[in-house]
Amino acid sequence: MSQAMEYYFSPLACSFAGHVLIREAGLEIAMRPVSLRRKETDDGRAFADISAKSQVPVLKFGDGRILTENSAVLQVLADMAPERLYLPDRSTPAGQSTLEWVNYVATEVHKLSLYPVFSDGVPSEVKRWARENLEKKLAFATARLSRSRYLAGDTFTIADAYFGWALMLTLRAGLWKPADGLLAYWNRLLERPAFTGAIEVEEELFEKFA
Ligand SMILES: N[C@@H](CCC(=O)N[C@@H](CS)C(=O)NCC(=O)O)C(=O)O
Repeated sequence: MSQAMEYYFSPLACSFAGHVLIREAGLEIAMRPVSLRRKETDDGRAFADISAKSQVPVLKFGDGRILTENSAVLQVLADMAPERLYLPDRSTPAGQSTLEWVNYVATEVHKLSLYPVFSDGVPSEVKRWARENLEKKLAFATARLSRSRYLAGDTFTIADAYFGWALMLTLRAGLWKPADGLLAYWNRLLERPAFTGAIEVEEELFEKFA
């Protein structure tokens, strides 16, 4: 028997991007918080039993199959959205630019820069390098955003949902001050009820599930 789709996320982790998209698109997907510290789901199951990677996000389909990797999950969620608003046709320049920016955020901003900055056990020299690198990566995106409202053009896409998470994290940690060229973009994100709604929900869940 087919079951409801589920989205496994951890409050304020990179799975925030998919949460925003689910809200933006009004998708009927059950939200399942996961504690990454305890590696446990909200109903006390071992997260490794859901996904051997034990990393968020995880999208679970009605037939029990799972999909992991943020870039892939975001594209699949976008494909389910009405009128494919958040990922233009991949054969168009706008669609290709969206994929380019999603991968930039996943590799250059998230894994190469944010991951070492926020992970325990990373040598301080590596953390310093990662912080400097983060500044360069944010500067590149800032230059782009001086020419368009959103990363891939004038409409909000999955790349913005992901980059918005990165900005939220750096802002909370005091690594980015809202005074540079990103401020107008950040305020534009905050005008979106799906974005602020996801922040509100995840902040409330943070203590319990971080
Ligand atoms: N390659 C994965 C990485 C996702 C990832 O780094 N998730 C983090 C949260 S932002 C996580 O689950 N960390 C816990 C862990 O790595 O054990 C993806 O792109 O989805």
